[in-house]
Amino acid sequence: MKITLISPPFGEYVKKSSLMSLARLDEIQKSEGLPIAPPVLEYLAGLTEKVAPDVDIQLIDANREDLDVDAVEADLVGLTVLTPQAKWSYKTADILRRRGLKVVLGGMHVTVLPEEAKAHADAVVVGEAEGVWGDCLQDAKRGELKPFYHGGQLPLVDLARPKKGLLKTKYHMGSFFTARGCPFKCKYCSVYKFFGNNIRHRPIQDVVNEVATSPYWMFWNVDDNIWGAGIDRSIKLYIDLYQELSNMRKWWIGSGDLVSVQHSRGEELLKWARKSGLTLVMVGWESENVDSLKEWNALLKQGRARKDAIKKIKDHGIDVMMFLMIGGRKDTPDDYKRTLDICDELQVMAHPMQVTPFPGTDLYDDYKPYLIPERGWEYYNGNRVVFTHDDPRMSVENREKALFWLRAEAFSNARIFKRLWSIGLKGFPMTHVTSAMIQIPMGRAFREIREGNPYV
Ligand code: B12
Repeated sequence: MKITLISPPFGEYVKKSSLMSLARLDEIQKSEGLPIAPPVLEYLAGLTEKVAPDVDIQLIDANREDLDVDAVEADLVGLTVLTPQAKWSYKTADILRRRGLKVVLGGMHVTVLPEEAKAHADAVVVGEAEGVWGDCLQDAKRGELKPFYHGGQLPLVDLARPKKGLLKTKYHMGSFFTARGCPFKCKYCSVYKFFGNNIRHRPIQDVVNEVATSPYWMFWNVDDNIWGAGIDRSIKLYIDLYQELSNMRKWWIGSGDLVSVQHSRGEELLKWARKSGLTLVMVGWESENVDSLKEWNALLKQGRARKDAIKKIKDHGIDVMMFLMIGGRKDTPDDYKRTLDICDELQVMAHPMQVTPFPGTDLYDDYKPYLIPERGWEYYNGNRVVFTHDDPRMSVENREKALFWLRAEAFSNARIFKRLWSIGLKGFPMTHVTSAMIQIPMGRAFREIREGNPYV
């Protein structure tokens, strides 16, 4: 049996967009490409090999390769679906099925809305794949696919290794994950709903072996929170990574909370994180507006001294990118400038996204009355506005324009240069190298988007 697994493009796909710049955003993403090999594709390929070794696997990253839907030949085609990719995935699945191919859909979006997805697929994998992918492949082979396969939340032991060498384009970065689940309950986040509030850890030795034997030298740890899953375990993981990798020159980046850094073992955590190769942490600062942080139930993961936490991280030679959400119903026009000010004060990169109530989250229920009905899932990509705001100064157009302004300002050449200069010697040279690799293309893209934007 032959299967093809597809990761859909992250492009805009809003055909009638009045914002020319958004079409450009799509082009920029395609031409420069994401540096990371799609984690889910390589992982599902590894899982397939483990549960059905006789199956032929083809992987397509439609973010990098032009997909000719009419040329796909397989007994089963699988697509992985995040919310902004739902429209493209459903359209592609419809074409494939009209050609007589069998299609299975999986991922966050279809797990929340399995009935919606089933209208475009022969089967839907709801939740995690490990417990059901073998059955699904067996059923497909016999021509007896079931409509739904419900994957449970199994312990993360004896997992498949991501399978390398099947993707057609080159990537700078590989990925690994060490745990699933998150202890926090931020209202906008899909993760604790999907993976649960209880954290499941992979055995440390499995993670270390996987990273050590991977051909990549730069990794994205795709855990939702690299150290929020328990400080003692995180320190142990970093020590083991350090001992195994110190001669290998392997480096990694990931997302982490700020409260863990304020723990009594915080300094130790950072010391070993850096020694193990961590060069950049993406922290969920989320907002400068306390009303919004309260509305989103996002205060707990910040801790009492979040500015100090950022300074501590930087002092250890680890660079910081603040992830922010802006344009929420409690946000004000002043919040855009305040966001820029805090980045300048702390000398960190900022990655602001439009507040987006993803289906299945508590925020989706709260914002339901305000959603803009004509804005479908393709708008749920963190760039576009999908709900109304009571303040006329926070119109849809103004919030989209303000986000582009903020991103371009935050990545001006002067700011990038100053930030690179502010990284301590402890981080030399890899933190500087990683930071420049990230900041320079981001800055170029954001400034170019602003120039092409008729509203700015
Ligand atoms: C890495 C990552 C990215 C990378 C992706 C890199 C790549 N090339 O693929 C990048 C940076 C590009 C990215 C971008 C975005 N991301 Co992102 N990302 C993640 C992250 C951290 C890890 C995902 C991952 O790869 N996990 C590892 C793989 C192995 O696991 P998995 O995907 O969960 O898959 C399992 C199951 O879902 C299932 N499965 C999944 N697909 C399929 C398909 C089939 C056929 C089958 C059988 C099974 C199956 O099987 C797997 C094993 O059990 C998650 C957070 C998280 N902890 O999950 C957020 C997350 C997926 N991202 C999210 C979002 C919102 C985005 C953005 C919209 C940006 C934003 N924050 O606003 C953009 C999308 C841009 C766009 N326009 O489409 C949300 C998704 C919400 C939703 N409802 O869709 C998440 C959950 C973050 C969150 N906290 O809410 N992201």
